[in-house]
Amino acid sequence: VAALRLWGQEASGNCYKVKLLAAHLGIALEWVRVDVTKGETRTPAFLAMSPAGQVPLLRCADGSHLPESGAILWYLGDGTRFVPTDPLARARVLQWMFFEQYRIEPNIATSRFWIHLLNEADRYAAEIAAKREPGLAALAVMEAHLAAADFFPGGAPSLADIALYGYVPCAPEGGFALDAFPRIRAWAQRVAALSGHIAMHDPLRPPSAYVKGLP
Ligand SMILES: N[C@@H](CCC(=O)N[C@@H](CS)C(=O)NCC(=O)O)C(=O)O
Repeated sequence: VAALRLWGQEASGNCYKVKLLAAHLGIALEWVRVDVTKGETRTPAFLAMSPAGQVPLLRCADGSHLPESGAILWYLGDGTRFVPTDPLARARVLQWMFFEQYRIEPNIATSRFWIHLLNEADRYAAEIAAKREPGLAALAVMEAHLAAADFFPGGAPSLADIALYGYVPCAPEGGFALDAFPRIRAWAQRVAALSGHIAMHDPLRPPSAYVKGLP
C-alpha cells in the first residue's frame, strides 16, 4: 500500500479542503509543495499525474493519482461521518459540492487568486468585476440555505461543508466582504469549532489574520 501523498500549495483553498478533511479523520498525508505561479503544475511529469495540470493531486493507496478536490474528498471521506449512507442524502452532499465548484470556486477563488495570491488587482480589474455579481449571488444562495439548516446539506457536517469552507471564509481576500452574510459567518464559526479543525496556513497572510478568525 502506497503512502497517501498530496501535491499542493498552502494558500490554495482547494488544497486546504483536503488537508482539513485529513485532519478531521486523522489521515496522514505526505505533503509535496507545488508553486502554481511558476508553472510547476504544467511540466510533462506533473501532467502525466494530473491531466488538467492542477493541484490538489493525491497519490492513492494503490499508487494511482487522483486530481480534483471533490473527488479526493470523496475518496478519503466516503464511509466516514462526513458522507451519509442513504442514496438521496449522499446526492444532496454532492449537490452542494457541485454548487461549490460551479458557483463559488470560479467566482470567489479566482478573484482571490488575482487579488491575494498574485497581488494584481489592477491588472485583472475587468475579470474581477465580471466575477462580482455571480460571486455575490452564490453567497446569497448559501445565506438563504442557512436560514433553515446549520450545515450543508443539513443536520450534521458533511463533505460539502469541508468543500465550501475552502474558499468561503476567505472570500474577503477575494474582495467579497461577508458583513452582509451573517448566517454564513455563523456557519463558518460552527465549522471552525468542530473538534479536529485546522486553519489554512496561508504564508501570504499576516500572522495577525489568524487572530481575527480567518480560516
Ligand atoms: N476543480 C479543481 C480546481 C483546482 C485548481 O484550480 N487548482 C489550482 C490551484 S487552487 C491550480 O492548480 N492551478 C494551476 C494551474 O492551473 O496550472 C479542484 O477542485 O481541485
